[in-house]
Amino acid sequence: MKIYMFEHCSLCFRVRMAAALKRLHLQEVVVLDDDTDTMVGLVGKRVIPILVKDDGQPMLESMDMVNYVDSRGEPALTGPERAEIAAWADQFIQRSAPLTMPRYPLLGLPEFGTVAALDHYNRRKRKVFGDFVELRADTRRYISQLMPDLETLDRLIERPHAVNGALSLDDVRVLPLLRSVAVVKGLRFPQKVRDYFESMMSHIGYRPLPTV
Ligand SMILES: N[C@@H](CCC(=O)N[C@@H](CS)C(=O)NCC(=O)O)C(=O)O
Repeated sequence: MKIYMFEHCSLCFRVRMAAALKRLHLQEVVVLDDDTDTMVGLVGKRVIPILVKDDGQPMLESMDMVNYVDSRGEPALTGPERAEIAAWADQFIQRSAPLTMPRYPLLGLPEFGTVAALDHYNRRKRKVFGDFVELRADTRRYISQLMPDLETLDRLIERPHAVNGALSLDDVRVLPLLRSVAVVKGLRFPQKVRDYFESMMSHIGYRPLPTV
């Protein structure tokens, strides 16, 4: 199995996490941000992640990829799901974007490995999220706005090894978002969120992204 991905992409990390939980080998191919041709060549449009199965067939939806990976051998994500967690994740990805999007291009990630790739990201994402320097200058405000969501998650987490007590798709919804927002230097997770983040990342064998 081969995943075409960006290092900063939380949807990609869902799939990488699912494979890591099962100790399954997943070949990771980081695409340059401006390499739309590779994506179009594989699936006819610009989208990441793309999972190419062993039979050469590509998949386009990250949760389908997670289910596919998890269905190989003994499933790992067998625990219950809670609607509150999916709702929390849907909100959190929106609210954390002003903090995460203007930071990714500063982290030295491989998808921004050429000037053209970096400029491609900056130009496109600034149109959607606004001026990156201004967003970063408002870091304190965005962190304050995000803390209630992190406190909510703190109350929802049941165990440091699984948000609902046993590993489930909800862990795949939550952990990649925490990995993303952990790039914000100065943002302190509440205790249970921190324990969960650290124990899950260590369990799957991934280092957090750099912080800035
Ligand atoms: N439904 C898809 C959504 C994929 C998606 O929205 N990917 C975005 C975020 S990584 C994307 O392709 N972005 C390409 C871009 O940055 O232009 C999934 O969950 O896999």
